[in-house]
Amino acid sequence: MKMALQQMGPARTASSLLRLNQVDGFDCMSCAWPDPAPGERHTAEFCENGAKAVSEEGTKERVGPEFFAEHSLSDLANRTEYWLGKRGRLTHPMVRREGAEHYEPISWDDAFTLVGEHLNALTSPDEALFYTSGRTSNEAAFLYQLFARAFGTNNLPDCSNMCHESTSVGLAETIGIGKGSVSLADIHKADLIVVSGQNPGTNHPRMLSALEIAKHNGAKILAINPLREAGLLRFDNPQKPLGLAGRGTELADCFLQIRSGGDLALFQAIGHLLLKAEEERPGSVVDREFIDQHTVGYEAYAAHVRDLDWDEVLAATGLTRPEIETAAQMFADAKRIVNCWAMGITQHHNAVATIKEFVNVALLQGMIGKPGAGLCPVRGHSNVQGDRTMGIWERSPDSFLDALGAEFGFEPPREHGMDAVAAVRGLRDGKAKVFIGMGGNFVAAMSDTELTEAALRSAELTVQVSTKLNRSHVVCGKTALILPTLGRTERDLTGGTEQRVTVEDSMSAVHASRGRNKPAGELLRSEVDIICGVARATLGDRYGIPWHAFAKDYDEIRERIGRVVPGAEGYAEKIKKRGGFTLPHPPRDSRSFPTTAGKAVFSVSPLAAVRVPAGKLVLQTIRSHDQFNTTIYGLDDRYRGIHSGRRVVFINSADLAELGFADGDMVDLVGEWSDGVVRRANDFRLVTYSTPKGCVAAYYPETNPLVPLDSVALQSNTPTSKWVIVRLERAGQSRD
Ligand SMILES: Nc1nc2c(c(=O)[nH]1)N[C@H]1C(S)=C(S)[C@@H](COP(=O)(O)OP(=O)(O)OC[C@H]3O[C@@H](n4cnc5c(=O)[nH]c(N)nc54)[C@H](O)[C@@H]3O)O[C@H]1N2
Ligand SMILES: Nc1nc2c(c(=O)[nH]1)N[C@H]1C(S)=C(S)[C@@H](COP(=O)(O)OP(=O)(O)OC[C@H]3O[C@@H](n4cnc5c(=O)[nH]c(N)nc54)[C@H](O)[C@@H]3O)O[C@H]1N2
Ligand SMILES: [Mo]
Repeated sequence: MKMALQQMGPARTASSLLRLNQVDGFDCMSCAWPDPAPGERHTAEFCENGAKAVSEEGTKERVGPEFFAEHSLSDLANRTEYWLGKRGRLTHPMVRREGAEHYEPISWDDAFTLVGEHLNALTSPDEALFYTSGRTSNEAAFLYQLFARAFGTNNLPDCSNMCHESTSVGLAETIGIGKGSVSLADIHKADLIVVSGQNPGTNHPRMLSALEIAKHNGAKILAINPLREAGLLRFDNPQKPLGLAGRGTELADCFLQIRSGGDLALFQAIGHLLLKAEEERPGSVVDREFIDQHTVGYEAYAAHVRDLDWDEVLAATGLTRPEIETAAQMFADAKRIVNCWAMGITQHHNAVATIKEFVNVALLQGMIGKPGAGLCPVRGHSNVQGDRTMGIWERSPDSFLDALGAEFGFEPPREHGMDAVAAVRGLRDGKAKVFIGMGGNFVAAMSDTELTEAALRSAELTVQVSTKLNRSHVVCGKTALILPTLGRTERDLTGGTEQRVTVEDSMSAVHASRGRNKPAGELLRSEVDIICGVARATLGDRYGIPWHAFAKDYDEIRERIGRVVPGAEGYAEKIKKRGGFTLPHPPRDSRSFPTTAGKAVFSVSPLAAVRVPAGKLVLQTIRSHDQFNTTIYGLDDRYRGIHSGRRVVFINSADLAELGFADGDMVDLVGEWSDGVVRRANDFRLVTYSTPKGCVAAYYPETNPLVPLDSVALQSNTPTSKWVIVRLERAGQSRD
């Protein structure tokens, strides 16, 4: 409330927060956690961090032409992300002409023409990149990918490439669909909930309410994390007065303080122990019927994990054998298990294999497609899953492209496009020349900051469709555009009537979202309107796509979504239902697995603990309690005891002693990567913290300069933001 009142004032605070996540209100933009059923919502159906996200958008501060006249690009380049974000909402379309030091105002029409001219001047459509951040609505996302493909490219990198891509790849391969298989009701009914690589107290606070209900119903919770995250260990429902993470009930029944990257080994050991328990008490642990009917590959998997190398497991996990046995016993004792995970799993080299190991254990016990059980990747951005459903994907399958082509009468390009990492390489190597960002802050969110910034600066044109100022406006192409857009909380009167949009949460539930606040400026346009403007200026009436009609009535877009997107038949009608509808998910709905084998797939992955060279540390880059990705709300991280600063490194006391440092010392972080490039992030304060020896943690995006562009998860190409090898230098020691 403090932040909301400061930024929005009392009237806007009340009107905004009371509509947040309500059936006829707007969807919270802070995370993808689902909403309770329509009749079961609280008057205040939001969390502290949702309120911060709304305040950040609802701020009274404005960034208009005077601001840009006053601040040059080189001035802005020296500002922190925190400072840039706090300047307020963008109000005018602005252009940076080639060579200019300042942005200047431009009309919408001229801006659209400028984009069209640049795109049409390219040698090939594949020289353009169409990036999406996960806040974009389904309607805008659908039109955006339609535009990119009608223009002629599949270059649709998105934030998912840096986020849950490993999940999408691992699940698609094994269960045939890259999405989680549970509903909120399953969480409530589970008797074991596993939470690995996730900090819900900060990033998905409403998940704690669901865990609390599950606990009340008798569930046990197993938390797996290098850090003792406050919300996982203690939680008091914030819907009750004075409820906060860090107090109240003990949530986790068992906490495994695992070494970074150790989860693959842990889950192989759990599989091993479950098979052993089954041998001792046949029929008690393994679901033979499920395995026989619904899976392939069991024998090879069982042979692999029976032959487990415990030394490797203990080295990889840093856990003791009794700890692992206790966890395995929790699995063996449970009848309904939900396994949840987030970035602590997906942003590692072995992420895809780890997720496949989660699937192995779930298949072993038949924990997919029954009430109270399933796989629960917890998505980040509020509509990141929906964007993918709508076709924001550089590798959309042919079936999707066929349907799109048939609906709009053109042949979409088939060659796979560039993902986020490939996009940076493409810009660096001169293969990509125009970058359009539908939301987000690509420059700051991506790895290898110095390289990424140079790549973006080399672009002929960068375009950012944004609500607030960020580094991607400052580090821009030779010509650059800022196109200011409406946020989720704001009334959208595009086409002269009140429009609403739709979103999909982490559990495939789709529903409408409608903002009611007065827009931050008179010139703001909706994302849909902006895409239609750019598309018209670029494509004219190519293929007869009715961009005008789409921008007049979003139901027209929903009609098309219903005819193109699998499982979305009758979309325009279905979303009119209170609370929306849930998209089909074959494994969840009917235990059918649309893989090539037609069944769920057990897989075998090699287990080898990655050893860190002596004197070096593994750095994981995480979020504080006071940020949303690259948007920094404030400089505290309350649950971890950090105040008034973000340049801190959490480190084990034994590492401190061994490396000759003390708590409070200032250090520079120096990256260690095989390409010999020196990557540094300077001036961090060391903070003694409970983290496994050899594993340190610091905040993102400040540490993105340390993540090498080529350091990616196998198969998913996701930057390894949770596995960066660094060494510490006394601050300033070797700087020129
Ligand atoms: N308030 C707020 N909400 C958000 C966001 C935000 O920035 N602020 N961001 C949104 C987005 S886009 C996303 S993707 C999600 C992110 O949600 P999270 O994934 O919870 O975010 P991170 O801060 O990256 O936390 C990663 C967690 O994994 C743990 N971890 C790291 N390495 C390992 C490992 O090897 N094994 C295990 N078991 N654990 C490990 C870390 O200690 C940490 O607890 O949150 C979304 N919601
Ligand atoms: N080192 C490291 N790097 C990471 C991660 C990590 O854990 N560690 N996490 C990765 C993850 S999980 C993700 S998802 C990415 C996030 O990458 P992005 O999604 O690109 O970044 P955000 O910071 O969420 O984007 C914030 C910007 O979005 C704009 N915005 C906000 N609301 C709206 C809206 O309604 N419409 C439009 N058009 N624009 C809007 C604002 O201008 C704001 O400045 O970062 C990734 N990078
Ligand atoms: Mo994310």
